[in-house]
Amino acid sequence: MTIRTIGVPMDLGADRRGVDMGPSAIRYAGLSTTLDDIDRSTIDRGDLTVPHAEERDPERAATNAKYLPEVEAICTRLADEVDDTLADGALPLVLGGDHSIAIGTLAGAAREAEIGAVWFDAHSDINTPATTPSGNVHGMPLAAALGLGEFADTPWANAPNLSEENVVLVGLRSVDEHERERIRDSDVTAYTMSDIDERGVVDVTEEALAVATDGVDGIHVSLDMDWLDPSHAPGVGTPVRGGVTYREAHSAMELVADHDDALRSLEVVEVNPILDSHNETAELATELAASALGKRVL
Ligand code: 6HN
Ligand code: MN
Ligand code: MN
Ligand code: MN
Repeated sequence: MTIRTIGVPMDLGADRRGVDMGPSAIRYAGLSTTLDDIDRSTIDRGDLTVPHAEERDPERAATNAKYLPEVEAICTRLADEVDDTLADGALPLVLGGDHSIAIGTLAGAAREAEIGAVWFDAHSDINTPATTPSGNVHGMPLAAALGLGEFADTPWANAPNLSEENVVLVGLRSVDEHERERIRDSDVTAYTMSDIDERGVVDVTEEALAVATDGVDGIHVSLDMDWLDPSHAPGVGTPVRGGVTYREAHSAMELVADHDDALRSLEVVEVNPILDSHNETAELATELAASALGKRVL
């Protein structure tokens, strides 16, 4: 299956500037040559156009869902791109950008099929405008896709064929109080870093993939680079200590590749080259995407 790369240089969903350079940094790290090692054809569709934060009305940055109208415009275009890519029989590889773009990827991937989602992240990204501590939409994409809280009134943000039973969070270590309640009250499955410590990343990821793929047509895999420990992935806007190691991350992505019959879309987000050291987080993002898409040593 052809892999089609779609860059989304989005930073309006996060507080730290620089994450809009993520798609360039990932390409500069050698994405296309790395993907050449996989036995699949790849094409790069380039970047969607995203307005710069400096050009926007600062009042928009003072709400409890900052730049939500801009996020809507970009995610609606991204959803169309993802849907078109799938309709062409290709696999969308979406490069962020901050995690708010997952709203668009999920909406597109779920337009013509029932999907599950595996969310590799330090955070649970299930805030709503009423519960957010920051106003940053990158802390809300799962709530938006599931239509939780106020997002019940924003159909553009809802993934039509995604249900809580097939949503799995992996590697949590920073969850806000209201997010904790929401996860407990929902049918979303969540694994913390303690689960990974106790059971190992392979066991947890296998179970996560089993839950996500159960009874659906395919899955979306969302990889937030802050899932990794900041010692391996320093170039992220919201680092949290105690994340997975380089090898654990590769193991998990290799298990994703083992489920390539189910994989419908892949997204790598939150690479921030301004905060990075020598582009190492972008290089790691590139390697992990390749592992998830089937790259092997032998
Ligand atoms: N991410 N829970 C915090 C918030 O502001 O809602 C942090 C969110 C981080 C989001 O890393 O994609
Ligand atoms: Mn920019
Ligand atoms: Mn995230
Ligand atoms: Mn995160």
